[in-house]
Amino acid sequence: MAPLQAQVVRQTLDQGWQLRLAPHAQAVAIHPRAAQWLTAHVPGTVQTDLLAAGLVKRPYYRDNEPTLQWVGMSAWEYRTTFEVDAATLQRAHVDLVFKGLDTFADVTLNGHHVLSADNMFRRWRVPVKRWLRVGTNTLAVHLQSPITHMLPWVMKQPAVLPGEFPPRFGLVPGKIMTATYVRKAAYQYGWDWAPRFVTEGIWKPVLLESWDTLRLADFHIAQPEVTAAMASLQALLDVRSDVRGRAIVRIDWTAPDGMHGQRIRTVAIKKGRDQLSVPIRIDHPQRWWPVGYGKPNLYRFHATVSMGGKTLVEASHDTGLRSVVLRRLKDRWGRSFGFVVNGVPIFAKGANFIPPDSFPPRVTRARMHHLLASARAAHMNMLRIWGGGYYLDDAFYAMADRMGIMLWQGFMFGGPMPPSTPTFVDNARQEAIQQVRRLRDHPSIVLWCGNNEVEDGWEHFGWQKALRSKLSAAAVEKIGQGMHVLFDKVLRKVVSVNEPAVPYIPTSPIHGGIENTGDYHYWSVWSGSAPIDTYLDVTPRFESEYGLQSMPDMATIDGFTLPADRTLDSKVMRAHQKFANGNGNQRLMLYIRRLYGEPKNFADTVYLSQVMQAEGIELNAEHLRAARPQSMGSLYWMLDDVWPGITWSSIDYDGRWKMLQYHARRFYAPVRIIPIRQHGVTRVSVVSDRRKPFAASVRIRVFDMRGELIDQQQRIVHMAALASTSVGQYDDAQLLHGANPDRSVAVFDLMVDGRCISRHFLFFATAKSLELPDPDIKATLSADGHHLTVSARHFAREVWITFGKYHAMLSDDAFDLLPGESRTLTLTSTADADALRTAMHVQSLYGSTRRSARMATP
Ligand code: BMA
Repeated sequence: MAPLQAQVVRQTLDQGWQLRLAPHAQAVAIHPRAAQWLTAHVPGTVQTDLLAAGLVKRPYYRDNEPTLQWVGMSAWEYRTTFEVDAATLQRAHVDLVFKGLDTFADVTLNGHHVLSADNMFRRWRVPVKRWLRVGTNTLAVHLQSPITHMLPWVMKQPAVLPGEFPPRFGLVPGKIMTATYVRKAAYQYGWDWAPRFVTEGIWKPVLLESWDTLRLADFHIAQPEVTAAMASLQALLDVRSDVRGRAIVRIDWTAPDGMHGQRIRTVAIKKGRDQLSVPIRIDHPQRWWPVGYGKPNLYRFHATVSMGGKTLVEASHDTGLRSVVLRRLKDRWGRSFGFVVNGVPIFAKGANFIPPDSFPPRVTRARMHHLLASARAAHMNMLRIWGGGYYLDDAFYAMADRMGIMLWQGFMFGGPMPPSTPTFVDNARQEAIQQVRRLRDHPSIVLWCGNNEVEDGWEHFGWQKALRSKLSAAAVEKIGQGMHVLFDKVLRKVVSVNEPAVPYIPTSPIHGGIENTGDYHYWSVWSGSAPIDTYLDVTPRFESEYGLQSMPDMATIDGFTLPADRTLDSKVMRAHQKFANGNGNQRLMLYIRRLYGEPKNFADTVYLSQVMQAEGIELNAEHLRAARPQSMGSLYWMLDDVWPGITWSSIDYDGRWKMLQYHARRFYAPVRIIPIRQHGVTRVSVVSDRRKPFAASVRIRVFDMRGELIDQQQRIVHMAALASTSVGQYDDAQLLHGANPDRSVAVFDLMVDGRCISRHFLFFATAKSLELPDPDIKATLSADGHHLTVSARHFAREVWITFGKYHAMLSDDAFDLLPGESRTLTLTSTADADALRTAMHVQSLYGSTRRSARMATP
């Protein structure tokens, strides 16, 4: 037996990279400077390096987007050199590892072709020892444009499968869409919230790994059974071995409370590929709990494999122990769709998560953290990782684990029907295996989902139906069968083999247009222009998408516009609206006008768009929560933004919370009082995510907006655990006692021990017909800038306090104030108090529209 050597040595190849336009590229004539070698960042994208070199305009600024399109239409070359020492070459194996190549890449090492890559989502490992030399080595990566590379082939297809959104820039002959045929992030080709930036680059780290004897390819803690009494686990180690023999596998773990455990096992290792397994039993495990249900406990597991008294490999990682069931039972409403974690049925509260940038490598940990921490701050326990983006970095999932945020993880199929060629399906299978194995130790992932809206789209959406009508029956059959194979067979099997403890569904929404049997995407509001209160007409079992757009924060708009651009129908504002080719701004106005009236100016349009979105989404989120257990989830569309655009997000691209994010923090609170008024009747419920019942009292007061108390009533209620409890039903007359509905506001308080733990305001007329008085708001910032006291003489609706360009987080914002009420908020910002005081801007609904501006104060 060869002398045993220890451990894999990793050399990161992130230095000295350069890139240039491929010499044969057409664009050389127009962009000669890009044909010279430039500094490249790895991980990175061509676009961001060109930006750093000053060779392209700022992609998100004004309407610069079309001017960068040539980049993704061109071929690019990367090169670097690196040193290899004699010791490395003496090792039995030296592998070149690309954690991600975007997308069609040919790799040469010292002039030898070593790899052709064709999938952005796969990792590549190539044994390269025979091509390496001691001293300087040259590594080159040639990237082809994913568009022009695919075009000739796609154009030859008898029935071309379209992409989701036709390219808006006239660079592609016949507007042919190639995205569907490529395993690459679909949103980069343009989406209804995303610009078109088709990236190329070495978007993940590159490593040289050298090893002898044994390599640990994967270390996984499978959790076939986790209960309160016992966790029955299986440590699984995938090894590649040059030798046969007996090895000692040792698994150590540290529990969240610091207690240690250990299991040692002697195993026989085969030559080649082998899987070692060590059963582990932990009594009374400290389980991982989602936000609101307990601590997101994590265990640290450490594995070592030794032979002949020498440790050959070791690895460690954190994981949480939990059981997940997607409960889908026939019941009186149809068939349920609800998550049960550690035996506790959980109402999923959250939002959809889209890629936080067009250029994935520039999404820093700080940005991921901000988004996840904002979700947790808003009591979200689930985010749905939508299928048209990319699988996120390990760091993202590790943060979600630590925060207790459950993730619904989509495979990256975003809308259009995928091709069914064996090469494509096999490529997708390899990708899925790698991704599931990479991510399966993250307790945050509670569902794998085959695709987003692919099957629903094929059955029900406009362009798909139009396509079907043009195709032969055989072609239609082939597409349907292809989807069935990929989503019902291939991907399902990948999950059941590699992570059987987590449920899989082939598609979302799971039963297309049927709201009573699965998860549901509801778009009659917004896409279908239906009035916002139409939300109340459907009660799906789990609403995994619904949304309303709004504008980003004014300071964020200032960042991508010139003053002259700041009107809704300017070229630039239309370019930053991707819904309906820029016409989405009319849809936005339709919704603002319907409920709030005509904004006075652009700043009021921004404000009212956010009010409309926040109040609209709140209505549906609360409707769904109140309908528990008929409904078991509310995931609005969407949490974040890919760029500074006019979209459905609740946090804009600059990280600023829109009003919706503040509302979400209230409407997703663990306990929430919910009055919903429809046709003159208000139904009041209290929803509780607490695991124990409790008693409280509900106080209902009705005020004239100028301050007079019209009615007050109070009653004791017993709140059931994990439930929505109905408190009562009131028609308008019972609350108003003849008072003018346009001048009245009701306030519902849930009181425990004399303290209000949840408050909800309610109106008896749409916002635009309310006769809001001038609230006379006073806001005073403390000398140190940490506290803000806000008061209103008369009722104030949607008080919105902003600090211009400064990033400042208030303990509450976008709230209503009762007549005479004063609140002191805490303020967190890195800006100094004087700057904040000068920049502070306070507004409310009063005076934001032409009508209310005209209305005289008393
Ligand atoms: C949904 C999503 C996305 C889209 C969004 C807004 O159906 O799945 O494809 O961006 O609607 O239109």
